[in-house]
Amino acid sequence: MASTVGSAAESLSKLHINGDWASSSPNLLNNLSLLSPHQIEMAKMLLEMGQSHLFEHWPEPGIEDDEKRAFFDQVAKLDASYPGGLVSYIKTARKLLADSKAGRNPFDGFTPSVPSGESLTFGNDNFVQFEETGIREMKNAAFVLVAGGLGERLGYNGIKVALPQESSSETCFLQHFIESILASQEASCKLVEGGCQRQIPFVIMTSDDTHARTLELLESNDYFGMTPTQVKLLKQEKVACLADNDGRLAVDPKNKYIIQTKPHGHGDVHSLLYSSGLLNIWRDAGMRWVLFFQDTNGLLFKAIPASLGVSATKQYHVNSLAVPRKAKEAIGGIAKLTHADGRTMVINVEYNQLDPLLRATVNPDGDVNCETGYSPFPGNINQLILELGPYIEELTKTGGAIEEFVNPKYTDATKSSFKSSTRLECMMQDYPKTLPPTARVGFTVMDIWLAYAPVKNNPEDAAKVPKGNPYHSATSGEMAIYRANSLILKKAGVKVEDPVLQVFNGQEVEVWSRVTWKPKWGLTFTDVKNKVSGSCSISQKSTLVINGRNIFLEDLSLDGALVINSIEEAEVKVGGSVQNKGWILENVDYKDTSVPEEVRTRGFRINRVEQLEKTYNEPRKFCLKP
Ligand code: UGB
Repeated sequence: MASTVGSAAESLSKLHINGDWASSSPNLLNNLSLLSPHQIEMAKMLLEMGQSHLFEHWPEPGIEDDEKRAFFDQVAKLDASYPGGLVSYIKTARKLLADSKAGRNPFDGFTPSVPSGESLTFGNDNFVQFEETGIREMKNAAFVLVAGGLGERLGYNGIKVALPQESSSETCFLQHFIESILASQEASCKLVEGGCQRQIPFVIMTSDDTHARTLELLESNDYFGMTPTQVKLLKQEKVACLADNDGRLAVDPKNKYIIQTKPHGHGDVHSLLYSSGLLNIWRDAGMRWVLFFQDTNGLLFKAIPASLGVSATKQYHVNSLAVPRKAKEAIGGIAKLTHADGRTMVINVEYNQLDPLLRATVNPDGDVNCETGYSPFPGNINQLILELGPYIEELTKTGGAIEEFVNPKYTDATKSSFKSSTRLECMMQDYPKTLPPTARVGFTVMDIWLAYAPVKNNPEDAAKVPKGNPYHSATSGEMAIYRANSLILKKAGVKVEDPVLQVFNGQEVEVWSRVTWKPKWGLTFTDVKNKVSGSCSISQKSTLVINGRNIFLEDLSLDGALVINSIEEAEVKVGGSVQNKGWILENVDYKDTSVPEEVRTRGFRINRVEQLEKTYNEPRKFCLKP
């Protein structure tokens, strides 16, 4: 202890020789003897960066000394977890805050136009071919889920990946993602002559808000069948909040020894992957692709095989998945931006920036639909496929740092103060912004019904969405899964009755037959077609839960609920007429706190009135023909 104090005093006198650095903060000066040399360096840095307000309330030594030391522990953590440390953070913040105050935007000088990309139609020969190529490539891919967001818009108290993506099979998002990756791994390895044992790596980016609960969900479910070493959790750190245009750090209103922090955004995923060393390990193992995806889009894996096929065929370094976008929908628009100096880039323009950019350049009406009924700019669903080699090359230059932005909410038009503290943010889809013009950056547009139905909005906000725009709620997310599965079966030759319209939590949705299957049953359209034959029909009131791999529908007529469970080694033919009272959707009000939160959020519960449920546990052939 004596030596720390001694060396602190030495550092202090050294620092004094260089200038009267602490004179602006007598309270800090009084407390220097408490601090280690490193903490003194940090203190000096804070004062030099105009942060003397952080020490204004510091009492004399002997009072709240532990809190003072804890304060510096936090400062050290914030400094270490940001590339270039707090100095760099505060400098960037000042520049971006000044730009924001002056009304300058990062797209100044750029004119947007509609880019051309690969547009896919589900089920045609082209699509099927891309799916085949994609499945072949899948064994060379690593998957990265960004799941550090709290989901403030959804207002759900748990982690979003624990929500059931649909309530017929009660499969949660994380389980579905893992089962989809495992099914992809198996299907891809099967295509290798002589077999292949490769395990597709799965990384989950978490944050302090989600880490412990994500780990617990995995551990309490045996990683949903994945080998635990196949899954890596990388935790993102929060960044310091900013109290004003001068970039002064905001203190916690309840504890003046704590600097307020907030999430930095999903863009952190690139620097975390880079510093984890995983990218080089994957490259050395012969991997070629990294696929990034978000936490609540239950349809995504229906679009992945074909999109990866596009990446491989077109040799895209970057491939963003997109869907037709409704004007003002809260998803970014993919645009080609051409600068006055000739530079061009194909990039996501975030939903809050698209309207002002269009107004300032090509369209005084801003973000509006064109004659197709959609925005001319494809909607970014934030599923990125990056080619690993060029990705490593780029990150070696940038360290994974992504261009940041700041979005302060000002108290009035003078823009001199904020309603609440703000912070710098970054987005993972901004990765291509630093790429050279030679980089092959493309995108793939898919049907919305096939590829995109996230769960982001709480029931109240969803009900207020302009008519015709998607709700992006738990209700619409679940209904979209039934619709997609029904439409895929229809395309495969099954007669699926038309949907009916129903209102849940104030949202009118199409209710299709509630069809769900495990990814290993139907990963691609070809898989589904191979599982269906003869004349099959499913009525609107029906539920079909397919919980196994080798289950074949042959001349099945379903009017009710049917649940089939089978082990891997069993082969089950399901046909004949199944008729019963089935499962009924009963309305639940989102304000009814007597029902579980996840049920309230989607606005209905399933009353399992009557069903035929069959389980096949022996490794042989079965035939179900009631
Ligand atoms: N996320 C993190 O992992 N860490 C964070 O700090 C923040 C978020 P939101 P957002 O496809 O629907 C994105 O909040 O950011 C994770 C695109 O920017 O759901 O409003 C979080 O857990 C937008 O262009 O979405 O909008 C979640 O998995 C558009 O494409 C993911 O990041 C839109 O998504 C997204 O976070 C969309």
